[in-house]
Amino acid sequence: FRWIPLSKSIPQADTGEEVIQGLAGNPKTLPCRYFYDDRGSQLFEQICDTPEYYPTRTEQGILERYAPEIVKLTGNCELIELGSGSSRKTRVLLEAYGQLEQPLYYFPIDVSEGILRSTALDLLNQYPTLRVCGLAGTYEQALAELPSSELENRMLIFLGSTLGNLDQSERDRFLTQIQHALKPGEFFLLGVDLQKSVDLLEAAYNDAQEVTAAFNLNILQHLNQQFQGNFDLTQFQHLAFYNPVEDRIEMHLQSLINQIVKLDALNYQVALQVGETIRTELSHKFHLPILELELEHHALHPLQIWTDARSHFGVLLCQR
Ligand code: AVI
Repeated sequence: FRWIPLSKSIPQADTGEEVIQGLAGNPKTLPCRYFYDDRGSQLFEQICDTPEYYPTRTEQGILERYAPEIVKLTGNCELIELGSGSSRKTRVLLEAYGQLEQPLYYFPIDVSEGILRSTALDLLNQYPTLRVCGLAGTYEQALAELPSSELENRMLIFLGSTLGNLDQSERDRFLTQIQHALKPGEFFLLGVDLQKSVDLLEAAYNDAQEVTAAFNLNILQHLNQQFQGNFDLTQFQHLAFYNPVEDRIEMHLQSLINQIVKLDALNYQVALQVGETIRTELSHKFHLPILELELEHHALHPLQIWTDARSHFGVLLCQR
């Protein structure tokens, strides 16, 4: 018996309201989820392989080392991953849970249906006893529509420091949703990027091959496609820098000229001055003690925290 690789795609009525709100704001912003069309998801995978982008391989190293410990602490459980992408790091967990020789259920959730489908097929080929059921949608939609459990225990998995891409109020809302989605005793596995030298941080978002720049610019291409826009990608440049006051990397797209851009499907146009920026992403870098308090505040109790030797990245196993 195998589950159908991709059973459900939540219809996404996108009115573009948040795009208009963001572009009308001061400073101008765009929701970072618009990075992740199929092309954006591919570019993100490429970023993970650049020498400068340490988070992916550091987190992978932590998981490789401690996955057996995680399995010991949770016992068999359903694995529900938010923002699964190519599930590359999750394979380490699947291997470790596979050792239990019990049925293994995996629910990847991602906004990009293309990557979800190809990953699900790939995993089914690689792990014959795995039962995979993907869900294409946003975290909010997915958390509200979680599948009913086959097993007693579930673990929500949120890796890659995607938590850092939320601002404080979004993070608060998200952790509240996690709290409500889990029954007491269930688990939340969280990977977060930690504070470190500004040079290392800024290099990770300004890789020499300029993949991050292409990823950043692709958000405009995605808007052009989805909302009949006329952003000219050659008239913007990628900027990424550390904001020490807010403890975060910020990515922006800076206008190289005075210009007016239209989004016909939204019946909207926006004027940009030369040098003006659109902020496309926040990527917070965490202090573990402060994050622990924040998790506790949402009844997510950290049971165990693992880091790499340089404390560049942290993986926290929390129990509701
Ligand atoms: C997905 N997220 C955690 C990445 C980050 O580091 O904030 C996205 C990214 N942006 C630029 N490079 C990678």
